[in-house]
Amino acid sequence: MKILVTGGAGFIGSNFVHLLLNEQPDLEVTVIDKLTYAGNKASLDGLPNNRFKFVQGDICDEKLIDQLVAESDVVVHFAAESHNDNSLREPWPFVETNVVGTYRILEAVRAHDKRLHHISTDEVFGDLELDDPAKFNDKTAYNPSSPYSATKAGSDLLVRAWVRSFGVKATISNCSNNYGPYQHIEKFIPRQITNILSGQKPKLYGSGQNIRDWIHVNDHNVAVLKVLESGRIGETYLIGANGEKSNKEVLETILELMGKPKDWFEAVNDRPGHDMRYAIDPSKIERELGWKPGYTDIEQGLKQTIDWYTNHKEWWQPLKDAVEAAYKKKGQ
Ligand code: NAD
Ligand code: TDX
Repeated sequence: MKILVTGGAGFIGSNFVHLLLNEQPDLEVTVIDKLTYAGNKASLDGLPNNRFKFVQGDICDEKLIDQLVAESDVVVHFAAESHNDNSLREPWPFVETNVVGTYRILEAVRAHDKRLHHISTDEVFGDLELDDPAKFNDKTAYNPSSPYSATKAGSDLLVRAWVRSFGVKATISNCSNNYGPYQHIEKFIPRQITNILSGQKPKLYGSGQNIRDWIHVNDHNVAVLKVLESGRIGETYLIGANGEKSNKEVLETILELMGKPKDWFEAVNDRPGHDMRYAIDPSKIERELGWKPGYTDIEQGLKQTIDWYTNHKEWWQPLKDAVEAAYKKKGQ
């Protein structure tokens, strides 16, 4: 079985490739990744050469995608521009990669009759009020807020249309906020951990009351494997680990685990249009595919993640000054 993984040098994709090659001895994996600022080939170090190939390229490149899809049995599509704050600064790469790139993948899997799994986000559903008992499920209407989430919503709708109109064999999953090793330090949790490791105060947007539904990246990827093994074609599966926490709560836990006072942070400018709360109802994937998260204690997951960033300074330190300088310009 040959699997093509798009965006495999990014955070979730690289963790997925490690999981695949460690756990499934008969698989061959090809990664296609453009190596944007968010991709890092070092995240794929140590993989078995005889079963792993890396291609640097763009998912918008029609010819290249057609050829790579033709050579594969299954495509798992992670590649995306993924950071909300960047999408507010410069939306075009989001439209290009997330919408046009997904279109290219869809046309190639249609032409060669290949199985596709499309990775998406809970942000396509918009946000919930803090006191709303509701959670997102696969019947929740799409209502994205940012250019990032709008382009992810667009990509999901393209996949649905290609399933219905052309019989493409695709599934979709919408997951909540991931954390774990190899996450770019522009994102909330690694930004704060690496700030503390560099002697800088963590930065909290606005009031810090916004809630995210955290899941360890490994639990997300095990769920994706379940969908590939036994998901029903045309279905959407929501993935979440009942991990709702306010940003302030998460930050206080990180500070405590790293031996700093709970109030050792700076309140900085809020994100325009900042979504208030995300929450996933994971009962469909639990019931239909028998998936359950392994990390039920976020404190334990955060501790492991802090250890990873502490022990892999060479992976993130070269990026740190530029990431913080870009945030500083926006008062964040
Ligand atoms: P990431 O930014 O860490 O990685 C994205 C990867 O895609 C990078 O390696 C980048 O080089 C590559 N890429 C970007 N544009 C490309 C292009 N045109 N052609 C080829 N490669 C390209 O992102 P991530 O956090 O790992 O997210 C992966 C996927 O999971 C995305 O589709 C994202 O929407 C989705 N998702 C992320 C989260 C999360 O919490 N991070 C949650 C739910 C869903
Ligand atoms: O320095 C910060 N301070 C802060 O308070 C940063 C970078 C973020 N925040 C807040 C904003 C959010 O409420 O923390 C929360 C999480 O922020 P991000 O890590 O940027 O994630 P989010 O915008 O929630 O989106 C993430 O989850 C869904 C991923 O980046 C998306 O790719 C995924 O689709």
